[in-house]
Amino acid sequence: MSGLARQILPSLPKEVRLPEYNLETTTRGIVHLGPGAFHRAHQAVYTDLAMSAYGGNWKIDGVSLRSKELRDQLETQDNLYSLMVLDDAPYVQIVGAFNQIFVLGEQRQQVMEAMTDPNTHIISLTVTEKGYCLNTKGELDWQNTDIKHDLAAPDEPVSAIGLLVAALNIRFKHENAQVTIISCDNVSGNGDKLAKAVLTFAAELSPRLAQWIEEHICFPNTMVDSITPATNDELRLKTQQEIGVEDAWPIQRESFSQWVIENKFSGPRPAWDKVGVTFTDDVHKYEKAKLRVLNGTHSTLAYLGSLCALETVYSAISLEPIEQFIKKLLGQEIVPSIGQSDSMDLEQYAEDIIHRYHNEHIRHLLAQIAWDGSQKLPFRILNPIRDNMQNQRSFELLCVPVAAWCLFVGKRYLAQQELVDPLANTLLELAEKHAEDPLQLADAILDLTIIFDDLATNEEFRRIVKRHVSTLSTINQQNLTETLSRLEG
Ligand code: CS2
Repeated sequence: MSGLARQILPSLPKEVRLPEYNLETTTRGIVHLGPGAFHRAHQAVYTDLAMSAYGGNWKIDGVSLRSKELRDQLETQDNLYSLMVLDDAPYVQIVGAFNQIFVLGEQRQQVMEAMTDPNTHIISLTVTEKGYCLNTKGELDWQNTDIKHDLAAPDEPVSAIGLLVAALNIRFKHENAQVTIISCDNVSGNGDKLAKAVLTFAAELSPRLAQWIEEHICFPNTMVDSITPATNDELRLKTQQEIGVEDAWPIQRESFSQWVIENKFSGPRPAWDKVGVTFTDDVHKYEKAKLRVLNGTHSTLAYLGSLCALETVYSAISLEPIEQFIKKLLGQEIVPSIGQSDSMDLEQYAEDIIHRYHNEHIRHLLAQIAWDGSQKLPFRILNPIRDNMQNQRSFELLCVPVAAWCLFVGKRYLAQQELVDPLANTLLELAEKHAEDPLQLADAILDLTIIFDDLATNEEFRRIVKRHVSTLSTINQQNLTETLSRLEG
């Protein structure tokens, strides 16, 4: 069977949506670091739609910081891929927005050329929380191995921060400032934190470079949202049935998609505003609501669900006691932690998100969401806990995902299953030491100030988490109702 390629697009079934711009003559205007599934399901799709409707040379050069697989697969299909939108009215869209994909370690020179080309006006990133190399204060972590490496070899950077600074240094020398750097990760204040990390690193190399960046380059904050389960063979097969040819790396997501960008740019941009992207001066309220309501409950479902041997968000939320618990968590602690919002109906927002979890067409693995707990929990759960503490509001239920995560770490160790987390070695060492005692393991994990910062020494927080650890240590699908009701103290 033939594979996806430009020349076969006209012969695809007529229901398949196609790019409506000239794929051959359109050139690159964006470089994206970390072209994973989320980027390909979200920002690349908005860009594709903007080019179809309004033209412009906004194709994307993706830069993979490590893996070669995506480049090698997409190369064979003219960098095209299918997006399968899964809902009651599913459809397939072929995305043509990628110009090419580079692998940093092998194509460093091309990467630099693309990032410093005067026609590149956007450099965007989805490098996950850990890719920002920040400490618990949200500042650049000089102890990070990649940052240490990049400081010693600034022309051969391996981190996104080092790479951005190297590219901006060349742009500085050519007075070429028409570029906006857009973070699209689930990090609160993502643009501000990225700007600060870049400026801190640049200042270490050259104060003049840092000053130039500060004066000329914008780093807008953003909120990004669309549920995007990882690609699997089932999706490959389904895509092939829909389009009639093979696609080595299709992407799937729900139909809901939202992108809110702070309205500050240091150069031109695609007509994103005309294809559903919201531009605003206050992203903060959107981003805070999304990180807490969606990502916070996602992580809660991931750890609670994994303890009960559930596999997907859908299967977890379909169990009445779990849904009731999530609703209580939202209503009593998460929504109040966000504070007043004049322009957002937060109760409705929370209800809509629960509705999205009930999408039976999406098999979103809890194991995928459970990755990188040490990086995700601070933004999703620990910050709301701090806010509630400060305002004398309850934070009992917010301690449940923390307790469930501690038990999850122990469970992964005992089952000899991989723990995907940049702190995996540290966590697994603790799990080995306290293999027989979940309370001692929780105590040892809570001591990790690189995750818990001030909360590590907060007695009340520790006491509640440990109480939940005891309660949850025997949770299973049969005793859910009784166990979850005991969590409320
Ligand atoms: C999820 C997110 O994997 C995770 O941690 O919570 O990827 C989530 O699906 C997206 O942020 C939805 O926009």
